[in-house]
Amino acid sequence: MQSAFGRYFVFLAFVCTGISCNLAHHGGHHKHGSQWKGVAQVVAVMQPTAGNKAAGNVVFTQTKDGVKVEANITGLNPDSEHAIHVHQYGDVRLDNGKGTGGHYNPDGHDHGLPAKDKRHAGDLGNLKADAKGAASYTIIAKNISVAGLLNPVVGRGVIIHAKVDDGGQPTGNAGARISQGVIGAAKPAAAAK
Ligand SMILES: [Cu+2]
Ligand SMILES: [Zn+2]
Repeated sequence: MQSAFGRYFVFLAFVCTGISCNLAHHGGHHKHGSQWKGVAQVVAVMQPTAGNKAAGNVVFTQTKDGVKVEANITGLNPDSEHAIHVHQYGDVRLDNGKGTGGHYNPDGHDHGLPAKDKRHAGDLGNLKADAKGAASYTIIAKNISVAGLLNPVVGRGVIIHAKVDDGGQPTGNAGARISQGVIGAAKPAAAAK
């Protein structure tokens, strides 16, 4: 009886040690995750895919109303609209843009234009190119964050397509990928000089 009781205590002590070890480990991960807290702006430098010319940058800035997305792109088809999306992966190793996977969609919604609240997190609508093939486009996206808990975009990819996003399923019928970039932490403006 005595020895069985003793063994029980040895067993308990062993389990408790295991739990406290797990808690300490978890705490370490939590601290690590908060390293993104200081990142309020991220940027994708856009490079043309093979055979195309579209290039520029897309800046994402965290605001209290959502993420302000500002795209400045040249080399587009003059007087035309081009879809712009955040895609799942920040992998630009393939020169056709396909390494970025499909639309970033952590919520499991259907594809949609920005007028629709329930859409892929990566659905940013369309750029409108001027007569010279240049576009400046700004949108506030409420369904993403720069590097927070709500569908963070840092580390993902940005794709600009050959055609307009018409809002159709599954991905807006936007055609080939003409420009791609990886979303990375932006150097703060105060330190940029
Ligand atoms: Cu796309
Ligand atoms: Zn989509």
